[in-house]
Amino acid sequence: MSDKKFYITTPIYYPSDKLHIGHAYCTVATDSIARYKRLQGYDVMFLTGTDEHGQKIESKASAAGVTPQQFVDNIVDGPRGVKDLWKLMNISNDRFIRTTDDYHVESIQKIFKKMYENGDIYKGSYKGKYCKDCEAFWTETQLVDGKCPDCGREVMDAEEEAYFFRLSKYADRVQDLLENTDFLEPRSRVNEMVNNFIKPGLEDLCVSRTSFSWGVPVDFDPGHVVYVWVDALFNYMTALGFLNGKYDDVDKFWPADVHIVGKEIVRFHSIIWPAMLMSMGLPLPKKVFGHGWLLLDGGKMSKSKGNVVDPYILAEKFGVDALRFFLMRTFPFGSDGNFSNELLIQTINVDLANDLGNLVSRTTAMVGKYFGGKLPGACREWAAPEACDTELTEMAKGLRDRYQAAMDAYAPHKALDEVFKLIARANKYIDETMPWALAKDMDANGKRLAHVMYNLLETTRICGVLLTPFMPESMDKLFAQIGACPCCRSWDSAARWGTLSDEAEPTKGENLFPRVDTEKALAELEAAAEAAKKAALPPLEIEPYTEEKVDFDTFCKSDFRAVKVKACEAVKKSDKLLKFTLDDGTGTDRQILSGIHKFYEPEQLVGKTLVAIVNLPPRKMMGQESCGMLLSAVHTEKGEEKLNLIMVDDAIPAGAKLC
Ligand code: ME8
Repeated sequence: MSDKKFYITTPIYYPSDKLHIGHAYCTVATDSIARYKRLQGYDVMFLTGTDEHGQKIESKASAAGVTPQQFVDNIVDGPRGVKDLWKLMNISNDRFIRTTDDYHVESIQKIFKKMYENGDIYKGSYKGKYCKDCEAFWTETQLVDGKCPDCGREVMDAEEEAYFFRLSKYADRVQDLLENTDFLEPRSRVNEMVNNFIKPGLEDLCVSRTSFSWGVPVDFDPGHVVYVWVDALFNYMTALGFLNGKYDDVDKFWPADVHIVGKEIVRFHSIIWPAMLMSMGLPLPKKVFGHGWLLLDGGKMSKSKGNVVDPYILAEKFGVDALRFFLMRTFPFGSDGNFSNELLIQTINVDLANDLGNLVSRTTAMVGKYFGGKLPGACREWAAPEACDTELTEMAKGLRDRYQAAMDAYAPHKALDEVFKLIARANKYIDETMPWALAKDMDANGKRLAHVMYNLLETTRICGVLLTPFMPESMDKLFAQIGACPCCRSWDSAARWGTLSDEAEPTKGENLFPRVDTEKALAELEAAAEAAKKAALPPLEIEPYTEEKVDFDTFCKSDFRAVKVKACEAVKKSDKLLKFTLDDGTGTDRQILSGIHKFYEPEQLVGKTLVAIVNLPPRKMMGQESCGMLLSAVHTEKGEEKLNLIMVDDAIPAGAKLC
């Protein structure tokens, strides 16, 4: 194994809800970088996991009527949970940490004690604002319009005995780290951290809570649990075996080469995390990279807004590799990007089906047609290369360097752009060389044609090597189709023009990336999203009970009677109203209008005995008078409104009083 090592992490996810495409974005990016490093021969440790403690999880579990542990187990290990999703997305993590794992809890207790013993954690009283959703404490000055600056939700007053971490002590060192090193990227985030958080004055951080119990207990002070971010951030070290006996990889992999994190948690990773490591006397990670958000209609996806996109639906519909590719190709990694199904389908059709897919299928088909599926040998040594040959081969020879520069700068979108420029060049080369014309006279042009085919296959191979970290399974298929042996798939070979054998035997196989019928797919996605939304709705909802009391005398004034439906018809020009002619026992017909056509057809109701309140003042609807109201039971099932008229025993005579 190589002595080049690379330790890369994703954030550990909150299993408070199922994960969405934004989470998949972050993990796919990290996975692609990890695979890129492995391709280069690095010994990679790629860590992901789940951050399972805190008040939010405790509340959600209690609302669901299960223990917090059962709650998180279901989202992490259960069907279509976090682990299933990463398996589906072909995520190649080497380790998966759960902050409820015993070894992690053991380490966190030791870490907390160490910082207490070295004087950086002290006991005080916490008074301030707390955002339950972000598990974050804020000072008044940090709030935006009185609300949480991260998520915009309401914050609550909090006061309790608590431990504090001397964050203020490390302000200068952290500022120096941010301003004078490449610790935090993109650089634009440095100003944000320094100006918004450090310059206004870093306050000590509250690092324990007593108002709930779902957390790592402070072992020397029962009743306190460790603040969830202290617990969470140290996962990057406990997962290597720091202060526990589970693993023994700290010396090998710490400090981490990069933590990939979303922009809203850059503050925790670039200020609090280094300060705590400084306190512990530990080396700092080499880099924190803060990526942007995937937005939907310009806003952040969130479960509470009900606008999350389910990666399962997309991966199952378009294929895992197409989805992985789309995420990395479309959105500049450090910035926000607007997700849409249209964009996804367009990217699949243009880049994958048209450009890459066609290049492979046309080339392999032509080798089949013109050479019986095997290159004739010596096709590299064409004596008279034309301008287009040189242009293509030079571009291909330089691709790996350009790709590497982009990948090393955490710009996978730029790396992919370089690859697709070459793919476009190769497609143009087919039009320029016109193999079908050459094939008309194989005696005269056979060698030239073989050379052209070789150039196309070799270009495709190089692209395939560099696309492997993004689309591992599809590239295996691509290599099989162009007849590339395993030595043609290495990082070194991507910079070595002429690696493919000139007796390669390509075979036209299945279509790597079938074209998507946009309209059909959009309609199906919409239906699937609707169905998923419905499935997620509570099975049954009833109206909340009215708090306000009605006094008995007022109640007794309501006159409820049994009424028999003599006739019922829809009111003209109204979608909703039914007109009832009722026998109310008085000998005179009573007319009531009721907006229930959505639930009943008129003929279903004739002859039924219903209940009406009859002493309401008459009122006019659509020009017709309604004298009373029919009683019905209402509830909601899977988001759908349901209504049942109250029907009573037909033996009850018309006009009988109900009390
Ligand atoms: O923050 N677009 O967990 P988390 C892009 N437990 N990225 C998104 C996104 C979106 N729409 N929505 C979420 C936590 N993410 C902590 C981490 S690490 C020690 C503790 C990203 O599940 C988000 O930016 O709320 C973050 O990086 C990651 O998903 C996990 O978010």
